[in-house]
Amino acid sequence: MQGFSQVSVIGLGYIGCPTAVVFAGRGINVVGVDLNENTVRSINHGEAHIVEPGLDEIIRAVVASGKLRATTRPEPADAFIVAVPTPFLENHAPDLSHVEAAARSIAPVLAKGNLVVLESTSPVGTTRRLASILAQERPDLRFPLSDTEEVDVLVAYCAERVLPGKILYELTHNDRIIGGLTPACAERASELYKIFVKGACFQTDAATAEMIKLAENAFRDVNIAFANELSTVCESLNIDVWRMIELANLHPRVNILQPGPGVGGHCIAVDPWFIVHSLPARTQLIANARQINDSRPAQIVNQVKAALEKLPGAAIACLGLSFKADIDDLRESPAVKIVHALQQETTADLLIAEPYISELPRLLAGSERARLVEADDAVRRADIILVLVNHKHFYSLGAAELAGKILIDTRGMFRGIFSSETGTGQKWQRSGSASAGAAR
Ligand code: SAJ
Repeated sequence: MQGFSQVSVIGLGYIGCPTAVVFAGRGINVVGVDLNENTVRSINHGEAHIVEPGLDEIIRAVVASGKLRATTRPEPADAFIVAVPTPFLENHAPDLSHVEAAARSIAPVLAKGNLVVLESTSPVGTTRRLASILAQERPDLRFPLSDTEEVDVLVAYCAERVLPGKILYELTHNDRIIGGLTPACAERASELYKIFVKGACFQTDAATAEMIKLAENAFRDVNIAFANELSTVCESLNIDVWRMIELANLHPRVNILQPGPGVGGHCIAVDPWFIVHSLPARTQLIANARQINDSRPAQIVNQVKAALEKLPGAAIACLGLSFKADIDDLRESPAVKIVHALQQETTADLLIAEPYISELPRLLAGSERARLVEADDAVRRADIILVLVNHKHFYSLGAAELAGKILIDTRGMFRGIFSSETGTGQKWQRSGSASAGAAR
């Protein structure tokens, strides 16, 4: 079987861009395709349009060596990797319009012997749907839509599994699950990924591979919902949920995740709905978990309102806006939702600290009551400290800065500071909440 001399990546976002870059880093000629001209321009200048550790340096190198080039229109290649967004619609139905548009855009340049791989997280059956669209658009080519046919273009599914913040490491080191529409499709796609993947490449059918990706993220969502539910229970029972989880996890077969202000990002808060939407009557657990996690921001807002009743007119320091620690990504961030609700539903001054951004997102900008400030400044000037993201930057804050303030710590970041158990600080008096404590 021939090698791959040119690979095309369709969609240069958080996954497509690093994937294009690592292929190019292995000496493959890569053409990245994106509808967004700014993205294309920025990549062709050797600059990353997303913040991800290490990405800038590699883009600069592979663009300078001529191995990576970006364009807005697909060109012929040996393999096409489709990494476009798959959001959901208002009723939680998957929106596959970007996958369908990508299929139509590559169809004219497809040739006999090509491989097409779908990487976007997708409902079961989407790889087959993509192949059907290609078949409609190119009746002159044979696609793997039945077991027996000889085929001209091979089609497979292979989801990314990388964690934002560690994308380059995980892209090469994580195992990959490769699902072919036929075994030959899976085999050919494995050959492609083995160019840069140091982990193992496991082959299966496309539907199983699609389901695996959804199951992985639903697993995490359900487990985070469990932690969040425990947090609500502990709050009512006046138990420190963080300490409880820490001690429970000493059991050799228990590994409870961390409660928080909700689940953000564009994956875990979205993908479980693809399973629920396909079989609503059989997915109560997954649907409930989604609802539990989605209800967290409103619970936190209520905790803040209760604190404001004790301290009318207090300013609130909101620490963090991103959807998780040490990244700049604000998409679907529960922190943004909480700060926005506080802006709408209270009259408090909001001193927002987010070290990864230089201006407030549009949703929060334009109000005199919401300002982006340094974390230590926010904490000094506020009486209520709302910890929304456990960024490393905030660890320099300690008992001295927080003393005398009402602390609502949704990440358990400062637990222990005022706890008598540490023996180091002043006793933390709970104010009827496991995650909200008053250090006064
Ligand atoms: N979170 C908690 N408690 C926890 C862990 C996470 O509240 O104990 C929250 C985070 O704060 C964040 C959200 O969940 O708001 C999601 O963060 P995450 O770190 O769990 O996951 P993502 O969205 O950054 O990446 C996930 C990963 N999937 C799994 O771990 C199963 C990643 O491997 C996937 O590649 C990625 O989704 C994706 O693209 O699908």
